[in-house]
Amino acid sequence: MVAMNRPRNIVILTGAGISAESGIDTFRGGGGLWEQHRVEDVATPEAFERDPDLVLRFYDMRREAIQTKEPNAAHHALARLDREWPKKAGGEVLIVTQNVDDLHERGGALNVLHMHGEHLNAWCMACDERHRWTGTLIDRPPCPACGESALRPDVVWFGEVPYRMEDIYQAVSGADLFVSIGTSGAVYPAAGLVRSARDLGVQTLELNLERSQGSAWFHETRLGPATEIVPAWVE
Ligand code: BJW
Repeated sequence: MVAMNRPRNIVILTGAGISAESGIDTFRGGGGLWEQHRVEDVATPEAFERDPDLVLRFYDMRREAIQTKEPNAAHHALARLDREWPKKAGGEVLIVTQNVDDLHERGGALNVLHMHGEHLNAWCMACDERHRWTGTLIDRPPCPACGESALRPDVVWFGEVPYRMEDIYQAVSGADLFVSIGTSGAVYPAAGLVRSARDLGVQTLELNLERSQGSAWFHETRLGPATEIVPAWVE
């Protein structure tokens, strides 16, 4: 029932809200991660330089936690759309996620772009290699490629440039529909994508528990928990 002027190509931006019902904390709002930890202490390059132990412990804890969580009905619905849309509509789906968890992939989605990186990757600051990483980083393990103890979480902190922005802007410019799911619209450049889409004449739809900061930019907003409104939109 994807509707909205029979789109062919769809770009879907997801945020922490889509994983909330899988038991992964969101960032903002009551009980969110930024209520328990100051952004400046754990999510900037300066924080990592100042107190690497604190930052590594914060990410080790979250990396361990996500491995105990499961994809929910919203992840599964998007995965179905991603797999079936090319046959159904002759178009493409790209899921651009701000999330660093792997629940889209474990739900079966194929076309996923992690603009803020991935918890399950470690990035070597010495040789620039990335490695799949399910264990801890606090004990400073050596990089499997160069042997230096210079691994950091492969996530995008404030002040760093999100990944693959050119690919994202290109996908938005080729889209007929831009859908934003479970994000507060507080963090740029992700929050600005709806305006880019609007400027290009792309239809825009917001699916969220409550209106996001950029809600006024969307052609349409549907409110509710992701596990209900995402499958309802996809079916
Ligand atoms: C549900 C639900 C349910 C709950 N069902 N929904 C322009 C203006 C002002 C400032 C800037 C600007 N441009 C850049 C900046 C600076 C900065 C920034 O945006 N600051 C703002 C705080 C103002 N941005 C940056 O520094 C970025 N880099 C950058 O801009 O480089 C220059 C550049 C510019 C242009 C092009 C290219 C480059 C980097 C940002 C990196 C963000 N990193 C983090 C941490 C990642 C690692 C980690 O996980 O620790 O990414 S911060 C955090 O916020 C995380 C998230 O991906 C991101 C977004 O959060 P999200 O997903 O929206 O979560 P919440 O919690 O905010 O919202 C959850 C939503 O779900 C809510 O709406 C709920 O209602 C809803 N919900 N339950 C449905 N069941």
